[in-house]
Order: sequence, then structure tokens, then C-alpha cells
Amino acid sequence: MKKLIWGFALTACLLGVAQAANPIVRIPNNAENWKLLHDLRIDYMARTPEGIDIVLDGPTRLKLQTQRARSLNVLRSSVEIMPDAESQFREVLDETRNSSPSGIYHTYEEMKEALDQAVAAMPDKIKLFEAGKTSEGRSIWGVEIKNPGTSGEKPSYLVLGSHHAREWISVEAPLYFIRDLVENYGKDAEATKLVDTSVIVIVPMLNVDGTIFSHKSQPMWRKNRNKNENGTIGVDNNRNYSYKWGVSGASSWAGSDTYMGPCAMSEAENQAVRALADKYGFVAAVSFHSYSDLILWPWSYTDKIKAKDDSILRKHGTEMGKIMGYRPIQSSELYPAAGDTDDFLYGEYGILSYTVELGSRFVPREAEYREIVKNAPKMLRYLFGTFREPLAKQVQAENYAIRQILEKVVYHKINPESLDSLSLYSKASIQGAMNDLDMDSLLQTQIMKALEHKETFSQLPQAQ
Ligand code: 0X9
Ligand code: ZN
Repeated sequence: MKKLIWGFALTACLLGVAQAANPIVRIPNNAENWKLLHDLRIDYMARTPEGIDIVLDGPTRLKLQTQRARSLNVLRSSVEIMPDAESQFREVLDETRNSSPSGIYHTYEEMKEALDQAVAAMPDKIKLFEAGKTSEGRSIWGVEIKNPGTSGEKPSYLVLGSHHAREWISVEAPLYFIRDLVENYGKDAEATKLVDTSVIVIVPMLNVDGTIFSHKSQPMWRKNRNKNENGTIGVDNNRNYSYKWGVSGASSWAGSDTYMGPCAMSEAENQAVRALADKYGFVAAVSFHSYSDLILWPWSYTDKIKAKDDSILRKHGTEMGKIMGYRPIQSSELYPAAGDTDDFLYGEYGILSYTVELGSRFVPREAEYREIVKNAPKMLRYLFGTFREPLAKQVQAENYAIRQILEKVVYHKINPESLDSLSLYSKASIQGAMNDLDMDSLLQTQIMKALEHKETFSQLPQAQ
């Protein structure tokens, strides 16, 4: 039940009146609030067009007592969406815990058992493998699903869960997809065809150490459990990938919940995903997260430009959104964040990549859980059954080539090579491609000016 935080209650909490719980509150999603959170190093739980969700714990309350925070009236118009951040985990456990320590949600051991059972059910078609080892020495398990008895060119697909420890539902969607294929192979034509004509790789729990820590110790934990140099713990696995690493929406402060790591790809979990991408050359990928009821696609690092394959990403994203009942948008429309899975897989490998933000809270209650694990396999069946040709083999128009060059100009200097390649095309074609990409207008002007004065372009103010 949502309720307004009244000025009175707010004053009470700002004055330091003891409060037992740490509520999750939703503050207006605007540029000032976003900058304030960043400057005050306040981590957010989720950011949607509707608002930014933050946990109002002791340190956050203190930070919001500053003059600037008060003048922005950050909390005045806030809405409390959860009386206590951790209560969502307790609610589910109260509702569903029987023999299993985490109720309907799989623990690490139960996840491994589920994978073992899938292998036992279809030993010729499902293979267990270790994708990597975490900093605490645990195995990151995955399965490869394919029918060695069928021949022909087989596109490969990747499904990932649990980049973020507290997003327990993100482990369930991949597990239920495996179950869907096991239970329906040989019975249902679509499932049978998918297994017979594809290679599907699924890693349900990538951030194993963090997820175990969230299950056992600190439910709201997000990062992995690697030790940082300054004594803090954890890197955000969804900020550590190498494509445009650190250019936006990631923190270089190790204590932050969005810490990008000491260098790109420093983390075992990220290296495991890279090794899989190198080995399989996936055609499409889906990384599950929670929460916000959203389907997201590249770019994540910038909102100054669309991806050159935006129309394809949008088309399938929209269909996926219909199946899940979620809103489909480019990631950076929410907030630019660099180093995420989609930008890496799409930017470095040309893989059609999506992030799916499941549900309306980190740990959906049982009714929502059932809905999600019913729909997620349908959504994956749709994407993998429909998108069969690698992006690289699809569109190759003149306009596409220009888009590819323009894409490189964002967050890089306008350099002689990019100008040389662009000057092969007419101004009208370049302008057309810029429009298609919805390119930031300042950037458009800079590029056009640089083209007009190619010899002296270095004296122009540079983008970024
Ligand atoms: O911030 C993230 O890593 C993802 N959201 S979450 O609440 N699960 O942490 C979203 C990543 C997608 N990228 C952008 N929204 N830019
Ligand atoms: Zn997440």
C-alpha cells in the first residue's frame, strides 16, 4: 500500500528520531535528484520513468540533511513503497518457506541440484559445465542444451541470471526455461524444434558469492564478494564489462553499490561471460535482473545515440514486452550506465542483447513469481525461435555503414579516420543516418562542422 510521506514525518526523520525500519521510498525522477544522489553517493534500488527508489537508512537520512538536499525538497514529494527494504525478503519466506531455506527461491545448492536433474533427464542433450570460479572459490555452473543427433547450422543463445545478488527472481527465470525445455521436449513442437536446431547456454546464477551472501547474511547485497583494495567488498558485475567501461553511470569509489572495479573485466564472473561469448559466438542473449517490469536493450552507456540496429532490437524487444506485460525501451532512457552486459555483448560481439527487469520488487511474492516463471520461458522461446540469423548477416545498407562510423564518434574524439570514412558519403546521407540514430544535436553540429573544415577540425571543440 503506497502512502505519502508527510512533511511532519519527514521532519521527524530528518531530526534524527529513531526509526526501526529502513523504508524504500520513490523520489521524483529528475536530473537534479539524480545528480544529488550521485554527488551524495546515495545508491538507488531502481530507476524508472516513474521515479527513483532509494533505501532511507541511517546514512542516507543524514546525507539528505544537507542544505542542498533540503532545498531540493527531495523527500517532500516522496512515496513510501515498502516500509522496510528487507521486509520483501521476509514476506516471501514467511509465505513460502517449507523444507527449503529460501522458500520458492533456489539456493546455490538447489540450483545445482536442478541443473543435475536436468542433465539426468536428458543426458544426451544437456551438459553441465563450470563457467568459472568465483573469488571465494565456488563454481559458476552452466548448462549447454543441444541435440547432437541433429545436423545443420545451429545458432547459439545465452541466458544469464543473477548479476545482482539480491535479485533472486533472476535465477528462477533461467531455471524455469531449462525445466520448460526438459518437460516439453518431444511433446511440444516448438520446444522440440528449438532444442533440435539451436545451442542454448544457460548460467542461472552468475554472481554466486553475492547471491549466497544475500540469502544467508545481508538480503539487500548487490555486488559480488571480491575484496577491494580500500577494504570494502564487492564489484558491480553489471558495470565491469569492457565496452566503454566507466564512461557513465558507474562509480570508481569501491564502496559504492555500482563500483565498476579496478579495471575492465577484472571480475571472475565477467571473465566467465567473455569466455562463453568467445567460445559460442552467440546470436542473441538475455540477462535477467529485477525489478521494474522492463525490457531493455543497448545502448546503456549513452542516451546521445541509438544503436545502429535499434529497429531490430526494438522490434523483438516490443514483442518480448507483450509476452511479459513489460515496457520496452533503450536502457539509457532510464539512466546511462556503462559496463553492462548488453553493451558488451552487442558492442563487442554484435549479439542481439537484452536485459529483462523482472517484476515489481527484488523478490516477488508467490503469485507474481508464478506469473514470471510461466511467461519468461515463453519470451525466450519467442526470441530464440524467431531471431535465427546473426545481426552481422542481416542489414548492410549504405545507411548502416554510416551509422557504424557515427557510433564510434560518441565518447571518442572526432578523429581524422572517422572524418575520412564519413567524407565518402553525401551530407544528406550522413544527416539521414544521424536522424535515424536520434543523435544528440550538439554532436550532430560538431560532426557536420568538422566535415566542412576537415583540415582545421582539430581546433573545434570536441564532443566529450
Ligand atoms: O543498473 C543496472 O545494472 C540494471 N538495473 S538494476 O536495477 N537490476 O540494477 C540496469 C542495467 C541496464 N542499463 C541501464 N539502465 N542503463
Ligand atoms: Zn540488476
